[in-house]
Amino acid sequence: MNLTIVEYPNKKLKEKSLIVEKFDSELHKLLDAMYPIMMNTNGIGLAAIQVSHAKQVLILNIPDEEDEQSIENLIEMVNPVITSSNGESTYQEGCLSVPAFYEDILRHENISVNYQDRDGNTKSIEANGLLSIAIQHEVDHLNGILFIDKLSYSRRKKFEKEYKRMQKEKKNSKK
Ligand code: Y12
Ligand code: CO
Repeated sequence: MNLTIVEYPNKKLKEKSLIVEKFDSELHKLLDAMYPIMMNTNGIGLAAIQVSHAKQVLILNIPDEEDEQSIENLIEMVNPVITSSNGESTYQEGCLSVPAFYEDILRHENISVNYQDRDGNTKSIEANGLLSIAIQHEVDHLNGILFIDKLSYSRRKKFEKEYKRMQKEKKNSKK
C-alpha cells in the first residue's frame, strides 16, 4: 500500500473518520503501511486520515528513556474512545500534517482510553505524559481537529502568515 502524508490546508484533514467494523486484511495492510511512513518522517503518532483513509485508526510509538523508538513500543488503536480525563498539561506539539511548526497546547494530563486492536480485541489503557498528549492529538485527528485549531485567534493568525510564507519558499526552492 503506497501512502503519502496529507498536509494542511488539505480539506481531507477536516473529515470525521468512520468506525472500523471489519478487522480484515485491508485494515492490517493499512496499519502495516502506516508504521514505516511514521518512522521515516520521525513521527511518534499518525492517524489514518493523515494518509487519506477516513477510518478510526491511529498508531503511536513513544521514544524510551534513551530517546529511541522501537517496534516493541508500537501501539495500534482502532476505534479509540477517551473515557475519562483529568489534570492539565502543556506540551510543545508538532504534526506530520503541519510540517516544521510547533506550538504549546494545553491538554489533559491523565486519560483512560478504550480501543480495539487490529484483530478487534477490546483493550484499555491509562496514559499520562507524552503518551497521553499524543493519544489526545491523534484522537482529535479522527474528529477532523488539528492542534492548530486550538490556538488563540492571534496565534492562529501568526501561524497562517508564517505557514504561507514557508509554503511559498518551499515552492520556489523546487523551481
Ligand atoms: C507532541 C504531541 C503530539 C505529537 C503527535 C504526533 N506528531 C508527530 O509525530 C510529529 C512529527 C514531526 C516530525 C517532523 O520531522 C520530519 O518530518 C522529518 C517534523 O518536522 C518537519 O516537518 C520539518 C514535524 C513534526 C507529537 C508531539
Ligand atoms: Co497530527
